[in-house]
Amino acid sequence: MSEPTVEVHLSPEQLHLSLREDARIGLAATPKWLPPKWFYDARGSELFEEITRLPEYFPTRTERELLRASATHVAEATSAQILVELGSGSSDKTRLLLAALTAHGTLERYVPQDVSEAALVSATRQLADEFPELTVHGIVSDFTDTLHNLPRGGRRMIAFLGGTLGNLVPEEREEFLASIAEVLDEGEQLLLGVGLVTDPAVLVPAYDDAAGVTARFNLNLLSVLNEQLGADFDVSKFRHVALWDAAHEWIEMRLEATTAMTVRLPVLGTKVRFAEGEQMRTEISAKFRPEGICKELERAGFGSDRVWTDPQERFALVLADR
Ligand code: AVJ
Repeated sequence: MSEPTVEVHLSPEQLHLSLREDARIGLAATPKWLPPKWFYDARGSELFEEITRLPEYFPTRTERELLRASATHVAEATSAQILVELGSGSSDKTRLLLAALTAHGTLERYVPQDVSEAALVSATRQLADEFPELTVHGIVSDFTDTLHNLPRGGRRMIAFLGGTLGNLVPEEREEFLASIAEVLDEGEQLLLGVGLVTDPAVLVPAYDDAAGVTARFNLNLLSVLNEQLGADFDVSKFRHVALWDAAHEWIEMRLEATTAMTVRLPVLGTKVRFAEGEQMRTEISAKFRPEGICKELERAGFGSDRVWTDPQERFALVLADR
């Protein structure tokens, strides 16, 4: 087996600076907000893995079944030699793709990218072990800037699974899809996994589970600020909120201050005041309609696409040709 390599494009210093910048902007805004990428420190990544096993959290399970059903078709349609996965996390479902692409005989390299170095190191070790014929090379970076350093030297497919596209606000999403189309050569593909618009009675509990794991995941963001920026958030004074925004067709997660308070942020040299009941947005998770995502892909510069959905139409895999 060849040892997997992990390349770190985001140094701890850069991460720190960018968290500081995001906190400076988001905590001064009205309403307050923070980008969801800061959920994923080692503890947050573990909590997310726990979320994927919850009975209420159907996306991971549904996507896995879709991948199981379509991986061979994807392998045949792409004959990819390099699989680049953006926001790969534990790479758990990716095994299905890796297995199909190695059975098809074309895949040589797997390049997972994630912001969490801990998640990448453990995922690349396991996968290099399971797929000894593959070169596994992880990249710790922000997915929006990985695209500009995309590996070369073979037919590529970019996978962006799990519904993570939904974390981007529409303008960011448009720009992101367009830059993927731009960096891919004609004949290469993007494989997208997106959550579909479905019954809020099913969607909301997926983001507000009975065991409170998603609440811990959301609240962990405050611990990240405490640890990384020396802030003094009293985590016990916030509560998790998840709601369906029907106009935007997205799930929104927020943290609500249960009492008025002032939080110190020594690194920023400021204090941040919260009113009782004030809510801060920590994540949007947009859901899509099959026609809508296909239109967005076309506008971004992709050609034809194939869509797979589960029988309940809660999740979709889209294979778009550049
Ligand atoms: C990993 C971004 C796809 O939006 O469903 C899970 C993150 N947030 N529960 C999602 C998440 C709350 C997840 N993504």
